Amino acid sequence: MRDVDLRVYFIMGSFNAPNGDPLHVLEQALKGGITCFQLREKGPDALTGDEKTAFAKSCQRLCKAYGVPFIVNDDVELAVLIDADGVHVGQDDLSASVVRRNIGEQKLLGVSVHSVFEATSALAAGADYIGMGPVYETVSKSDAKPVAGTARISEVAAIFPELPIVGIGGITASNLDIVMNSGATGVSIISAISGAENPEAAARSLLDAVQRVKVGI
Ligand code: TZP
Ligand code: MG
Repeated sequence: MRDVDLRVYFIMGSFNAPNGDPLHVLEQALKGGITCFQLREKGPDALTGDEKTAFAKSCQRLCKAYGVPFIVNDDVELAVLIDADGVHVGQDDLSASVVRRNIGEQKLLGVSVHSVFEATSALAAGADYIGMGPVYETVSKSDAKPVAGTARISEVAAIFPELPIVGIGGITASNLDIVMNSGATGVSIISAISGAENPEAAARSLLDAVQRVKVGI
């Protein structure tokens, strides 16, 4: 399993920046201390083709400057083309084992799962981490599954203690302790950073909150 710091895993598409320029939001988030970034460019407002590639490269350049892994959601071709650090797929995308074959052994592979069964398959396919949710109500994914709470995270964490888990969906600095204490390694966040007045401060307070749980204060 490839090692990756998932404590504050920021996810964003070009359309997820209601208060301004998405690249500015990303740079602010990087300054605030996000530890991983995923470009999730999908849905009706998503960039496509050359525009998507150019935006991805700009995000990648920023992530490199801050030494933060740059992961592409779904688009294996783009990830390989621009040599991203990894790919994240869900259950309705290309199967995780096919993705692993296409990206090779060096890149990170993340898989969204909702059960012990799916976690087992993800692990067998060569996943480096799994995403689980939605933990809470989310406004950022129109086709999100019903709110799952943290029970499944605890279950998977108990069975696969070495498999990093990120919780996702409605997570904020005020409710992430429950997610972390259920066995998550980190938290995936869209709106609590991208929709914040001050994304840098938001990222910093998320990292502080994660750290407080990790050291038990
Ligand atoms: N998958 C499950 S919930 C979600 C995704 C991509 C959206 C999370 O966004 P937010 O704004 O942090 O709830
Ligand atoms: Mg997907």
